[in-house]
Amino acid sequence: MTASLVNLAGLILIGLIVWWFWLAGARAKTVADAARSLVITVEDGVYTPARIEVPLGRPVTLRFLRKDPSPCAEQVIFSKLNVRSELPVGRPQEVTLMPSEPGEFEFTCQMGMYRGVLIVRQ
Ligand SMILES: [Cu+2]
Repeated sequence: MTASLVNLAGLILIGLIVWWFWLAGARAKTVADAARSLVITVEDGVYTPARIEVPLGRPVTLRFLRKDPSPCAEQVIFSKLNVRSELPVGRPQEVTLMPSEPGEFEFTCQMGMYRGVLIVRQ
């Protein structure tokens, strides 16, 4: 009886530790992702990263590095934010956005083949 109680307490403790570190890890990852997302590579039909989370209320500067020379990749369009930018090949192009409300803002190439999403959180 006592032994099984000790085991149970041990399991709960392990659960708490896992939960704590998992949550702490998830929080750290969001911050790291926000910093990393400053450069978005445009290559092989995908934006990398294709999902960027930012806090509301701050201007967001994304730097698109287009490696794909095909005309498909030559523009990036944030249609809900009315922002469109030409992307030169091999040279980072800065796109600054100032989302005024939280939500998901899709960005695509002019044909909608490249796809990404900017998530603005309250
Ligand atoms: Cu395209």
